[in-house]
Amino acid sequence: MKHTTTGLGLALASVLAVLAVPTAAHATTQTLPDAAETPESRTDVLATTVRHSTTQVVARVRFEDLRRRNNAGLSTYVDVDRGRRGPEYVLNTGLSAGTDYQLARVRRWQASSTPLQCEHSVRLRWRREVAVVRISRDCLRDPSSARVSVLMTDLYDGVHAVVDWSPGTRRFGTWLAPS
Ligand SMILES: [Ca+2]
Ligand SMILES: [Ca+2]
Repeated sequence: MKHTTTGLGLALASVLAVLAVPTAAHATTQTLPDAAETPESRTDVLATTVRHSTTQVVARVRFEDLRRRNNAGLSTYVDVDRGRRGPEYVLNTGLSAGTDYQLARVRRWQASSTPLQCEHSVRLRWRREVAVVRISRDCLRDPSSARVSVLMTDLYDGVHAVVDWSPGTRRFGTWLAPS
């Protein structure tokens, strides 16, 4: 019995160790809260968590109220080259059920290539109000670090658009090394 308890304690300790993510410049995960500044849009971004693992970069974007029907989209910009200003890649997706999405190379914050055929995905989790954007490191040419900026655009009344950048207009989270 005592042995079992100790084993469970060790298992718990290792789980906690995994959850304890560093926040230094070379962290592998960063969560940034975002203010609710676009009351017109249900898909105002409330938080973004970016993780850089040994296989992929994952951006988990939480919205105020994600529904199956909407006129909103999300651009996830990924910066992988510190020597070149701005992001090198963007994954553009809608936020409604059955949406299409594509990954492309970027020049001056605009998609500048045909859609890339490497491994990437978007999963919309309605009950959690979350979009999970995954991009394989292969797509990004195995960068030593990466940082992310997201842009939500909502044509909320079918005519007018509001935008919500996180963490700010053309601003990025911290550089994250893979681990
Ligand atoms: Ca926001
Ligand atoms: Ca760059």
